[in-house]
Amino acid sequence: MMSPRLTGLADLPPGVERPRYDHAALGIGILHLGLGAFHRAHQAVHTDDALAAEGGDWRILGANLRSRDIPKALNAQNGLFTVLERSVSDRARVIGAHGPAIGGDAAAILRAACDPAIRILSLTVSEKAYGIDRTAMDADPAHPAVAADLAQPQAPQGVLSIIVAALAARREAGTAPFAVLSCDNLPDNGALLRAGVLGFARRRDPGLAGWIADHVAFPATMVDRITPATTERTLTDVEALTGHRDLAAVETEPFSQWVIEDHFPQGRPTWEAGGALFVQDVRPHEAMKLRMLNGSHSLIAYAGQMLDLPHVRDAMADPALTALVRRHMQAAGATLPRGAGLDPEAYAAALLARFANPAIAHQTRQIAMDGTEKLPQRWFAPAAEALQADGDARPFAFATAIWLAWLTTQEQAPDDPRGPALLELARKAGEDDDTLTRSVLALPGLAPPELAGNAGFTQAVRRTLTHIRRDGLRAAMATELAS
Ligand code: CS2
Repeated sequence: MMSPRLTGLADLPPGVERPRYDHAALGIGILHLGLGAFHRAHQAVHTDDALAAEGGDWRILGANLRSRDIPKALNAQNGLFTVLERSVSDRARVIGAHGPAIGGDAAAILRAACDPAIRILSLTVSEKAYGIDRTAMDADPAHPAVAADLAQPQAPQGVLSIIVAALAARREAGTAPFAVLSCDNLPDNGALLRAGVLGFARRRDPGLAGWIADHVAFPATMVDRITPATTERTLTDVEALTGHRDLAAVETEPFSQWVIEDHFPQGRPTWEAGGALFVQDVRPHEAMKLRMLNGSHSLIAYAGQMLDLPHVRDAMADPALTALVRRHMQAAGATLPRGAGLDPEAYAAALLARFANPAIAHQTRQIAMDGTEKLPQRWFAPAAEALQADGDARPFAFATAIWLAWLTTQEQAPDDPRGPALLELARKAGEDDDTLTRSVLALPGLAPPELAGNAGFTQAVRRTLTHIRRDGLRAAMATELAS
């Protein structure tokens, strides 16, 4: 196929959904950091719905701190891109919510963040990019970007430093601050990012930190839409449906959910038009999502890697693994607060159907990345709470054993900021599963100390780990299901 590049809406076929508003006439109001597939399939679509419903100068200026490919593609396409919703049949929708984009130019991002038109700065930069010590609730001076930015404050490169520098400049100029909206899968993401920003600002100027504490909103959010990485297949399917080559296209599932704390002093798009839910307290919703969806995703990811199941949907075609996923969801659901209006059973049923979507090829390898960043909120926090409440922590011990068993099969450092440290621990432990279990769980900030120090939990992990290494994961799964 040699189709023209997507640059306008005029010659799109009738079946393709397009912005129901004059997108080019609306101004920019949001600076978004992290133009990955998830942002384009989620917040961009919700913003498109909001603009269609009520207009407003709320289009998004997108930016990547490092990678230039997507910004370049968006700029060549006048900000337009296609979202391919995959289910029984595929649906293509062109999104108009994005304006120009910046790639790999921190100075330009900082300039944009100082523009008074920017009233929200949102982020999907992934868990590891923040540089926040979650135990200390402070900026992490050992994080590479934070360390570099503390050494060279005049040329900020990392997330915390850019936010702090922009807020400092706005304060100086008498410009009202933007609201800072983290859309990453981190527990209590608003409070966490606030703590990181204040910690970084304090090192620079305590007066500035006090001003940020008093004047800047950090609403928390829960975000959800299963979005596999874009592949060449995504692009050719989009091309077949739209008649255009789109180098910023994404594919995703039909489901989308966004729960947001309504704290935007300078206003916000009417995101509720696209189904976003505004609540007083996001935490129960977020715990349900992180523990049930993401927690069982991580179980599927490591089990899938061990069992040669390349996609989540393959795991859902495996009855034994599906039974263990159900069990995991149930244990995770049991840790959730009561009386918060949650329905964990209905949520679990919906998740199983979403995971099984035959049209979505979500790679277990992709989800297995960055385990040390993801597992604290997905497995270890609920496991500690389950123990505390005399509940069922066994499914979490089982999942942990699979992760460790998978680690022992890795010849190179896994794709994880602590990959080299994990590999080193696995090498040192050799066949000694007890040492491996204890040393990994003792990594700072990974598991709550009361979990890492709980003999019942660590022994359960160790026993299953040995069983997997000796008899294989299939045998350990059978034992688990029989118990
Ligand atoms: C996944 C998430 O890659 C992962 O770790 O668990 O990206 C997951 O697909 C999304 O959070 C779904 O909303």
